[in-house]
Amino acid sequence: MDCIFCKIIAGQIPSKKIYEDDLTYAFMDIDPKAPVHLLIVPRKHIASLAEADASDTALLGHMHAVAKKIGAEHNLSAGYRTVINTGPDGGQTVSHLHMHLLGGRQMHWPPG
Ligand code: D5M
Repeated sequence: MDCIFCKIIAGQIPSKKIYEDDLTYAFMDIDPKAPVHLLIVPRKHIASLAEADASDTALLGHMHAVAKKIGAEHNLSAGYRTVINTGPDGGQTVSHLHMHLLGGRQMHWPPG
């Protein structure tokens, strides 16, 4: 499968690793939109949130737990934002489910 995030997880493409465990791999976004901008990616290839099924419920919860852990460990006590872009209208450009974690500046609403 020609998936850039699968290749990053496999170590075939370099990344700045922030965290990893049995289920997830987190690394710095190559095009940061905030002082802290990283991606939390499930090791399992799921094309998007829309492709996740009931068996992925615990994994989706775990991704949020990882976000909380990273937020606590990266001096983001003032807060942060998590984002999952889904499909073309959602602005998803990489077809492997991922959660953005952005922090280190004031976020605004609504997003673009
Ligand atoms: O977000 C996809 C994100 O993936 C986007 O913010 C750039 C990032 N990206 C793409 N390639 C790389 C590599 N090689 N390293 C790190 N980050 C990368 P989306 O929500 O799909 O628009």
